[in-house]
Amino acid sequence: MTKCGYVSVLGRPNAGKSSLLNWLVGDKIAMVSHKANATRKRSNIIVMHNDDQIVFVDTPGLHENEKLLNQFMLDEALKAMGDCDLILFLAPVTDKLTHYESFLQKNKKNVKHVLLLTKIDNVSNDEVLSKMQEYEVYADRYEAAIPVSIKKATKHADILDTVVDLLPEHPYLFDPEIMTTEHLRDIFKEFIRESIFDNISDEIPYETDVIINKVDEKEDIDVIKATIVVQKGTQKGMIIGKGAAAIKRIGKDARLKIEKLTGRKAYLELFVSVKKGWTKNKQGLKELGYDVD
Ligand SMILES: Nc1nc2c(ncn2[C@@H]2O[C@H](COP(=O)(O)OP(=O)(O)O)[C@@H](O)[C@H]2O)c(=O)[nH]1
Ligand SMILES: [Mg+2]
Repeated sequence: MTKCGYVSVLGRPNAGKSSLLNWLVGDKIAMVSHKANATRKRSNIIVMHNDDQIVFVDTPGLHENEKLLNQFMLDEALKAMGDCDLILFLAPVTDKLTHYESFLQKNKKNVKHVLLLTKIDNVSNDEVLSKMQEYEVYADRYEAAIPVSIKKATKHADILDTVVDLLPEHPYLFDPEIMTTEHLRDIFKEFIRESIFDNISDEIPYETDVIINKVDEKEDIDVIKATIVVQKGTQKGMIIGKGAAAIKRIGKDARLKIEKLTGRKAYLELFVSVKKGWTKNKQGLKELGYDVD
């Protein structure tokens, strides 16, 4: 019998959740940003380990922020928390224990979890050890604590062996050939959003979303049309930039990521439209796929 189950990846915004999953699957699927709160929805990333299947669920961060869109994002993370076989809780090694302690409180169903101390390449070995000791107060709560860095010294097996041990015996939930249950167009959308986070400063990326209007798979090229939605007229100007320089950069960055994933040529055409105050009311959010109750 194989092992298989859902593993929700949780932690504060910017803890390294999406990066870890891209690294584990060996391909870039999830969007990553140095800015917090980039991931908005749950997405499944499937990793085969020997003959077992792990369905990781990437989530938005656990945070306390009053904005409506952030409420949607927190809700996504909390749903993932209650509804899985195992949790990976990621805490950057330099963090105080407060995020972890608040997670313990939120984990009402007491779902088993593994603690990962992330970004250990940022500190010395001594600092890693002393942080591990601090967490030992909670040793009866976690199944294992593993220091990790996707930049150096960690092997996939260090994490995957531990995860698989804790999963139930179960037939595969998905075709072992696939890496994600996301539709390609949703991944394209995330790549464009990531390029906006990379190229546009301040609050604008947080008030921006992307709609994929059309993906036309021609024989030798994918033709993609997408609309960047902002919430104010002034933001439209910022996205386009002087002589359309900004939107050209966004388009080029996103196109390269798309081509890398699909292995095919892509032509990406971007439009910008203003949807006044869409992040500030439930209707606007709903129209973009973020249902807030
Ligand atoms: N130094 C270092 N940086 C990392 C590591 N993992 C992720 N990061 C960086 O942390 C930032 C946030 O990563 P992301 O995966 O988007 O975090 P998320 O919000 O938890 O999904 C990005 O700038 C990553 O490049 C790591 O192991 N070492
Ligand atoms: Mg993320």
